[in-house]
Amino acid sequence: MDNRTMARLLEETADLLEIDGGDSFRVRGYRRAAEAAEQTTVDLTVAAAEVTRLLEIPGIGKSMAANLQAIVQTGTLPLREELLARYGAGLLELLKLPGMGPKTIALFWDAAKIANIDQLAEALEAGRLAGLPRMGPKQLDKLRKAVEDYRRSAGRFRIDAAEEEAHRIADYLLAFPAAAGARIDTVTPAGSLRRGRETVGDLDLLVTGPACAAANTAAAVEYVAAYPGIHDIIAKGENKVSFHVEGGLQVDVRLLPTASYGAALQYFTGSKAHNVALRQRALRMGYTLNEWALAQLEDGSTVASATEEEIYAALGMEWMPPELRENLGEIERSARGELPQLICPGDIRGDVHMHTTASDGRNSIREMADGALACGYRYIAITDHSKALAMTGGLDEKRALEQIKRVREVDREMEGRIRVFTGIEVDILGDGALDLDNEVLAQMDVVIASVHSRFEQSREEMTARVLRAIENPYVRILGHPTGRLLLRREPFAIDLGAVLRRAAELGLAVEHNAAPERLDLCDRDLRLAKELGCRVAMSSDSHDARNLGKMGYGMRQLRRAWLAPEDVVSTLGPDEFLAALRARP
Ligand code: DGT
Ligand code: CA
Ligand code: CA
Ligand code: ZN
Repeated sequence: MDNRTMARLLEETADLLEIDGGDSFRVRGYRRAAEAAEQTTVDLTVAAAEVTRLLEIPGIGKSMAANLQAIVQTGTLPLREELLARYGAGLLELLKLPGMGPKTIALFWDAAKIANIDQLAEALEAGRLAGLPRMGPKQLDKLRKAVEDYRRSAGRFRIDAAEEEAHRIADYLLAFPAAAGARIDTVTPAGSLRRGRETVGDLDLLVTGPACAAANTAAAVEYVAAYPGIHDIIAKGENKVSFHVEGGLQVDVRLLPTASYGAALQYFTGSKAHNVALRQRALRMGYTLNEWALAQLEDGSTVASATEEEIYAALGMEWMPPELRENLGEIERSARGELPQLICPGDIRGDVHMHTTASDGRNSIREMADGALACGYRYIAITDHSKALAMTGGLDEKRALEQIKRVREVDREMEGRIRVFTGIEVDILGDGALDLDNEVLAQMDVVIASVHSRFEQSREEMTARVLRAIENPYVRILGHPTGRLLLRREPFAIDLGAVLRRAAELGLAVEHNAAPERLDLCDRDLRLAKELGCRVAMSSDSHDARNLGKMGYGMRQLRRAWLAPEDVVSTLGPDEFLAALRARP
């Protein structure tokens, strides 16, 4: 158990107590203790062995010291358990909704016995909350929307939305009007966003610069709290502000002194599992590791704190990219000096999945070629939809042949500055047959086969369907292999292992579709593809020239899967790329 977890338990207890109508002095006591646990550089688990050491911490009195000891011994607090038993654990989830603080929850409990999100949704629908104090129609509409948003995403947000929000907040923070040199110098997203996860639960922003020096943060805290995108403020402390932005994403902004910036960056980047393993390694070496420093266990003196590199080095390890930090073997590899060679954005040479006005894209072939050239690519393939996707204007045999001609014309126009390959994203029909005749497919450079319908088929049916499709000798890439749409549609049921094994035998590549709403295959499945010897083609699936080159989120997934340049055919030059795909009959 580390300090932050203990702080969270205390904070939750304060919230529950406030909902329960507890004495405000007592509520404040828990909040102050939570803040103290979050702030202190003392390792509370170690200090809990002696009450006197806990009492030395400012903000911790006798009763909170006893509470901290109870947390260390039992993993929780008696009062927290008692209140959760009375109201149900649903209250903790309710507290996460924008607009739902302890006061509102107490109001709803008294009026309508609401103790979880389902009950809130039901009461909103039945109109039972109308007329309560501070609950006008506008406020109720906001709550309705908050419930909807929360349910749709289970409280998580797509990486692109999180990153855009992080940029907006960073722009605002970097414009901090510096008085007397008290600047904000850097704003760094940590947490799951820095690790490149496909979705994030909340945004962790680390801020440093002279404005964040200890005991000098008041002005900067007020400035953070005045960010115009804020929906509601959850908590405001000496060096931390938590808030929801419009749309519900929670943001934790931490102001940190430069001297401990590396330790904080390491800690708040996580993952939690990586940190736990790293902390155990530190303890074995006679150190403690927390968000303030790597320190000697004996006397608490700092060993390393300013940069991540120093901390990992002191632990006998190489610094490692955040995408690897999931405790999946990276700690051992790093200690042996054997971290994997990861693919980088600059390694990508081409993009072979995109749509034009011939089906549901917005730009012409020539515009896509010019756009890709501006991205520095050496080749693209034009892969419009086939006729089964009627609503996209998919191509039948006749139009597909005309499209081949037009693509070849543009390829000539480009005079070798970029190669433009012919292709199609041919639909895999319900029974695994392809949507276009082989005579047409045979004339194309890049045939991608994808499932776009009948997602509800059984695992057996879907597996047989896709296996049948990839037996077609003209298919060279299996497109978005699980069909998922992040936070909107689950992957369809399929024996992916069987499909990937067969794809590897046939020399087919599988797609990593880098569109941020897909990211398909996901990181875990990409690992499986590599293990099974199946190569990966990354593509943007652009329907708009402005999306060309947006493969950054996909790149993060490839790196999270430990892929090297040689695992990804998109790192090859144009001729080598075609030669690396399954040979056409
Ligand atoms: P998320 O927000 O669910 O997408 O995932 P993270 O990884 O951003 O998690 P978050 O925001 O709860 O915490 C940020 C980092 O702080 C996390 O990656 C590691 C660190 N951290 C949080 N809670 C704990 C904890 O209980 N123990 C340890 N060792 N580290 C923690
Ligand atoms: Ca987070
Ligand atoms: Ca967080
Ligand atoms: Zn598709």
